[in-house]
Amino acid sequence: MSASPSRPARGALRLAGITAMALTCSLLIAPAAMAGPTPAPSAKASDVGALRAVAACDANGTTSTDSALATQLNGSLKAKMKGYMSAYRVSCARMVVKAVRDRGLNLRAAVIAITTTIVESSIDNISEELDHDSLGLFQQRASWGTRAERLNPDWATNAFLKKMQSKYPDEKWLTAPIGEVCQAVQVSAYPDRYQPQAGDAKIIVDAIVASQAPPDPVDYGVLDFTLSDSFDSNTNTRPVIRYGNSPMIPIIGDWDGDGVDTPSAYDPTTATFHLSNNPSNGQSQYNIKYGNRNSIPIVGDWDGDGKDNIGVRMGYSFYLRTTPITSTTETTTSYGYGNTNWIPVVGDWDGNGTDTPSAYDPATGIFYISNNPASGDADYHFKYGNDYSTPFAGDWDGDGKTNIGVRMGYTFYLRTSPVTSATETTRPVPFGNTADLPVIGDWNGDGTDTQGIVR
Ligand SMILES: [Ca+2]
Ligand SMILES: [Ca+2]
Ligand SMILES: [Ca+2]
Ligand SMILES: [Ca+2]
Repeated sequence: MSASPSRPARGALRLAGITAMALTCSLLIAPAAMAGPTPAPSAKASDVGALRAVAACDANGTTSTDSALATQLNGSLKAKMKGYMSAYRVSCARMVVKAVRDRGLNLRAAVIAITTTIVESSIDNISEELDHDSLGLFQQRASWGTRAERLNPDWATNAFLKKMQSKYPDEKWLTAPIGEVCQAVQVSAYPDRYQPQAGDAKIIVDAIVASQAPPDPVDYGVLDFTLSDSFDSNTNTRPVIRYGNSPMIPIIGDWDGDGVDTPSAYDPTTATFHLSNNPSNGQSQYNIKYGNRNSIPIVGDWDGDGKDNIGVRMGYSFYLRTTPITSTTETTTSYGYGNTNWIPVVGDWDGNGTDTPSAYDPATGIFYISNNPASGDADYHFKYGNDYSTPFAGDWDGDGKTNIGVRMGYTFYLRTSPVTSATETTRPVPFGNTADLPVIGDWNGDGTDTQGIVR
């Protein structure tokens, strides 16, 4: 089966069917009422077109970006909120996303929370009691908090998330069906209403995140590589290796071909690889400038000599440095593969001794695996993990063929079935904390890759 990961032509952005946008935000009536059906006199909180009193979500009001996103979303949403987004409702969703990020949670939590607000309030911060004594975006009852608290989107979102985390300990909300998580928190009389809105909630979250500057990178200080040779232990089996420092990106490779992978680092500010066969002494042996500032580093054995080489991804292209890392001569092979935002994964998928770059599409969660990526075609493609996963690759069973996996929260999910198989078998390996960076390598040279984290 062959999929083409070549860049698809982007469809023309479909503009919203709404012509009259109420950009002035009088907060005492529903700002989205202009396009909806005639408001019912006895509105329920869940009625998307109903008039009701609402409170501001962002104390600073709505922005021009909120307005533009509302237009964009009215063209792209598919369910309840299609045609009903307004700058005000985007501002409310924006505050929910902010609360999730400030809490340090995976964006799946934002999708869960927005799904809930779509169903409960049509993303209106409802300030009148329409259903019992419920108030706000999440229609929280009086038992949840004061009126002021429930009408504060930051407080209300955190109250929602706190209950979600208590109902789904050990980050189980990352893998449970979204509608099920919403219902567990809300205990609604209509448990089936949530899941059909989850797709639109993701579209809303993605649009808001894409409109914002990326969050400041985490400052890890000196990079502490905490590595394990075992899938079973949730503690490192070897001494922590301190090598490089933020904002360097940890990379892993077998530079000398002895079968043992060693931590190294790439400095995106100078586009320089700092490689070492003995990183525990903190000294780099090879410093190679390659690529441009903010390139994404990749590592693989491009020529099958048993020693890893380096490369970078820039835009939708891979650039492979085909000369050995011991050489200052620079030769490059390059080709396009997939889209700009795809995340590279590298492996010897067919076990012929040569690594090939492939990629993971974070928008869909699909891996596009290729033994011949220069052709632009994928040999295998399949979805693995949930949205907002971090992809990685490794040989989990030591058969010489690379498998894939994803990290969600603090758990490594190893796809133990071969990439040639559509059957999905998984081994979950909890290791480290959510904020840690995952790394994969054969630390002891036994032919099997295992997990590690950098903090
Ligand atoms: Ca080595
Ligand atoms: Ca090589
Ligand atoms: Ca190969
Ligand atoms: Ca190993």
